[in-house]
Amino acid sequence: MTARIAGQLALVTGASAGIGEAIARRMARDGANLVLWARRSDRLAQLAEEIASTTGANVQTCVVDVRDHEAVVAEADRLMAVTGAPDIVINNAGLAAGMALVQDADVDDWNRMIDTNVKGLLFVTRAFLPAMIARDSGHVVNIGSIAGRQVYPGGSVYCASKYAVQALTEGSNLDVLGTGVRVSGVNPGMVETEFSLVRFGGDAARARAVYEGTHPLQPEDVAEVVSFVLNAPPHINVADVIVLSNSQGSIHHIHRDGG
Ligand code: NDP
Ligand code: 8X3
Repeated sequence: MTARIAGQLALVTGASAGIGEAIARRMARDGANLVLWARRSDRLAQLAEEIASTTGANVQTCVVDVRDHEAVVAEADRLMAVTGAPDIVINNAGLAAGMALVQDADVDDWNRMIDTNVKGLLFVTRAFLPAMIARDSGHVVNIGSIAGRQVYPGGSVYCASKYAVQALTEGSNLDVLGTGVRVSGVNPGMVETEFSLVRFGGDAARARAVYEGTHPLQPEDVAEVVSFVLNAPPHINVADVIVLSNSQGSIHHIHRDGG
């Protein structure tokens, strides 16, 4: 059966790794054409070539740091002058930086998280939403987290950024009410990606330990849920999804083999 999003244009932020990469691959399999944004051009180019050759999708890439408001606006305007507004925007770019207690934390880490996860998401949304509203169609999917519902020691600022994403998803939906635009939140629990490697500054052993003995979600699992959300009929908004691996009960309850 043809997916509803076949032929649509979908933009993904943070498409060079993990969940964003998997969503890009999945949307191309659903027949969408892609615009992929991230900071690492080599990864984007490699992914674009692979997706285009395996699915026949039209794939454009652009190096965009979502923290850079001017760059986001310039690239969004350039894209829209050529293609019009994307049908789909996936606000996925994000990170955790460190796991320090509030009283010990490095302020630069706070800035990276808040600038990327909150302000970056807002910059991208603000750049595309007016054209989507003018066209009376569009779908924005914000990748939040279970960390936007529950907090843990050392996670307060990352969690705060994801609580903010939750508020922005709900609030944006109110703001577009009465238009043909939908805003959905997909909120995963633990997913095995480069997330922990980034969080712990490249410490591979510490990152590996996060996933040891448990069975976390894989990025493709989240992409499957995003595909479900995107392919809902236009009169339905799957507004808010929490998706956990069966090994995770809450942010504090993770079953580990032998545990
Ligand atoms: P990865 O580290 O594997 O991927 C993160 C992606 O975000 C990369 O493509 C990275 O690309 C991009 N990115 C980071 N900063 C920027 C920036 N300033 N501008 C543009 N792109 C940026 O992590 P995940 O795939 O796990 O994370 C994706 C999203 O999912 C994040 O929002 C994260 O908070 C969320 N999430 C992750 C969970 C997990 O357990 N892994 C659970 C719940 C939510 P590049 O470095 O090339 O710019
Ligand atoms: C990432 C999930 O639990 O590592 O959003 O904070 S967690």
